[in-house]
Parts: sequence; structure tokens; C-alpha cells
Amino acid sequence: MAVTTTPRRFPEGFLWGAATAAHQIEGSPMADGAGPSIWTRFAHTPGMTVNGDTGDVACDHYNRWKEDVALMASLGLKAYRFSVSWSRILPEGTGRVNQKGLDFYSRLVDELLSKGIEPLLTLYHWDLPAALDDRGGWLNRDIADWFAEYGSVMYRALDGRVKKWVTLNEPWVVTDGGYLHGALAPGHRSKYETPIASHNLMRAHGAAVKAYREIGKHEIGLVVNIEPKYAATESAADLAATKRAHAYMNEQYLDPAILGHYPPELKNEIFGDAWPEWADEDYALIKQKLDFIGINYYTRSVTQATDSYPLKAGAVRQKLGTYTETGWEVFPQGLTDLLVWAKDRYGNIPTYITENGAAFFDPAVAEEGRVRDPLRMGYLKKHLTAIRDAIDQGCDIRGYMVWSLLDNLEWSLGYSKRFGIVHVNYGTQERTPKDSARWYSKAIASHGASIDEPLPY
Ligand code: PNW
Repeated sequence: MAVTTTPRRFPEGFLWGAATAAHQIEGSPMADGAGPSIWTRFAHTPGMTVNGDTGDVACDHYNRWKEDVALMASLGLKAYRFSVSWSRILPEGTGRVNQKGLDFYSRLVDELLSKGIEPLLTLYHWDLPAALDDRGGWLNRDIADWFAEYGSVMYRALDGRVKKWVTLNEPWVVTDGGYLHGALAPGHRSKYETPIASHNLMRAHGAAVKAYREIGKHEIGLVVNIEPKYAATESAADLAATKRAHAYMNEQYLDPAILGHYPPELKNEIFGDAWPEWADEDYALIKQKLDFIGINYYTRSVTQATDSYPLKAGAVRQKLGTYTETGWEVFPQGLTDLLVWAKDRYGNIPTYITENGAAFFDPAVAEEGRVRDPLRMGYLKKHLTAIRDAIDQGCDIRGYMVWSLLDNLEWSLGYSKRFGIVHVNYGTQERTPKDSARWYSKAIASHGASIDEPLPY
């Protein structure tokens, strides 16, 4: 007798998309009256990026937005996550609005909608107006008001056409990279500044959500990067280090935004006397109802106690692991684990995977106009399967955005790392969908059913 099994499914209306960020793809950072951002300034500071790469041209998306939307439509994308460059809209960060900057995003959104692609708009993906950095940037408490002002300009211009808004992308990376280790703009290295920048990011997030409730009618959320931490050994030292690393990276931002307090490890075990006492009204501002959370997932960490500063924890490389070109272990099970963890801790808030993907060395574009990228195809297949496993365990997952639509500027690493499902020739700006893009198109068209088929090679 034939046994019939119910195929496991992605939910109705699941949003299949791809993600990018302004500084990484747009180019023309000073066009049409825009002001400089900290990334324009940082990349033009000698020694800060690999090969001195800047975002002056990037993928020239500022001029090629229309053909890029046509490309998304040809791949069958249902959603596109992008970010707005704050200093195109408010060249000084606050005050005067630059209409030409707004027009660029307005045209982009109209074009997406005309092709049936839902826009997900991120207000802050790391490119702070340089004029605000000159006034202290994320260290100045006034930034909560500046950010709410900028958000309000965007809501008034685009709410209704845009129905899914994101305040911040990855506050952990902003502070750990920008204020603690200095590898990202604005390039500071201070244990004392880091908690202040983190706290002001969260106050700005809260203020922007609050402003949205007065102006907007749709949905707004926060995007964080989560990297599940697994203890390297069962030793008390490694278990404690794992707990610290988890609190620092995974709970530091979602806890105050959703639960209204910081994990105690931040003060007691990590920052010590560098951790300020915050007023109750700050916590009230930070904790706003979120319509959804976005999670960016790339890898896990197997954690051990080290003498690193100030976390005293580090990752152990896995002898049998597979690593991408950014040195990140491929570990799909971590995505299922973290989604189940987030459901249990934060109460199954609607969740989007707002980034997931991998940098691999791709062969050059072959003569037939193909790029064979089996490693990336395998990465996507395994991670989509991991998401479906989480859905089967009751997680409310609403969509998936692959990072990234295009090969692009990987921040301080420049153009050396390629995350795109579409290859970009930086000499000619020609776009060539890689085999992973073809594979992903098929997954979208089959509503996820084809991810169970064996890979073509
Ligand atoms: C994300 N980490 O950054 C960003 O949102 C993207 O702009 C970026 O291009 C992409 O991932 C790939 O790097 C991250 O160290 C940077 O855990 C670092 C980490 C996580 C995410």
C-alpha cells in the first residue's frame, strides 16, 4: 500500500526576497545634494578598507535602479529589502530635507510596486550622516530625536507604499565594529563608549517606533544579527564564557526592546564600571511594541574562555567544519536552534530572516554567461531547510531575504568578498545571475517545494 506523506510547507504568503544596503550598492554618495556619511569619510581615510575600496561607484545602483528592479522581477522575487541613506534625505542629518534624495527612493518604491515586489525599508544600515558624527554621533543622547525626525520624514513620504519598516540593522555590529574594535566606521576603540553607543541606538530605535505609531499605519520592527553560541567544552569556564558571549551578541538588543531590561552579564561580567546606570524613562522609551523582528543569520560560534578584552570569550575553529570566504562556519542547524530560542524567549513575534547568505570564491563568468556556484546553492538549500524545520516546530516565520541580491561592497573588506546571487562585473557593471539565483528562482516559483530536490551538480 502506498504511504502518502504531507509535504512540509512554507506558510501561505511567505515573502521570498533578497536584501541589500545603500552604502554597499548605490555609489554616487554625494549626488543630487546628499551630504557625506561616516562610511564615505571612513573609506576615504587611508588604510581603513581593503585595497582602499570606497562606495563611490559600488554597483552603480543609484543610476541602474530600474534595470535592477527588472532583474529582481525576472528572478521572481516577492520582496526586496533595501536601506535608505540618511544623509541623502537630510544632508546635515537633521533640519533641511533634500527632496531629490527622497525622490530617488520614491521612484525605487514605485518601480518595485509596479512589478509586484514588496519593499522592506531599513532606515539605518550603518551610514550615519557625517555631520551628526561631528556632533558626537551615537554617543550624543540627542540622536534619539534626530533619528525619529529622519524616520518621520520617511514615514510621511512613503508609508502606505512601504508597509514594512525596519529601524536599525544590527546594532551589535554598529557598536562592536564601530565603537569597540574600530574595524567599522567611525573607527573608535573604547570600552567606555560602547555601552553608551548601544544604549543610544536603542533609544533611537524606541523613538522611531513611537513616531511611527503617530504617523504610520503598517508594520515596524528591528533587525538583529544572531549567532548561536555553543560551549566548546563542559568546563565551568567555557560555559560561563558562552553565556557571556550569548548575552553580549544575542540578548543585548532584543532584551531591552522586547523585555525592557538588559541581560545582567553586560554590567556584571563584561563592562563592569564602564556600564552606566540608565534612567527608568530610557527603558520605557526603548520598550515599544514591535510588529515583527528581523534576524540576520550567517554562522554559529563554538565558544571558549579566552583573555580577550572585554568579553573574555572567543571562537574555536572546527577541524571538520566548512568555512566561507569570510571565515564563517556553515552551520544550518544553528538557524533552527536560534529561531526556536527566540520563539521561547520573546514570545513568537512574527519573524523574518532578513539576511542569510555566504561569500565564496566564484569562478569567472563562463562564456555561456553562467556562474557556477554550487557552494552557495548548497548553503541556501540547507538554510531554507533549517527554516522549514523551525516552522515545523511552531516558529512564526514570515519570509526570507537572501544576502545579497548583488555582489557588493563588503564594508571594510571592500569588493573582495562576493555574497551576491547575481554576479557583478565591476569594470562594466554587467549583472549575471549565478546558478544560485536560478536555483532560488525555482524555489520561489515552487513555493519552496523544489528545495528538497537534489542540487543540479
Ligand atoms: C551583515 N558578525 O553584517 C550586514 O548586515 C551586511 O551589510 C553585510 O554585508 C553582511 O552581514 C555580510 O557580512 C554582519 O561578525 C557583519 O557577526 C558581521 C557579523 C554579522 C553580520
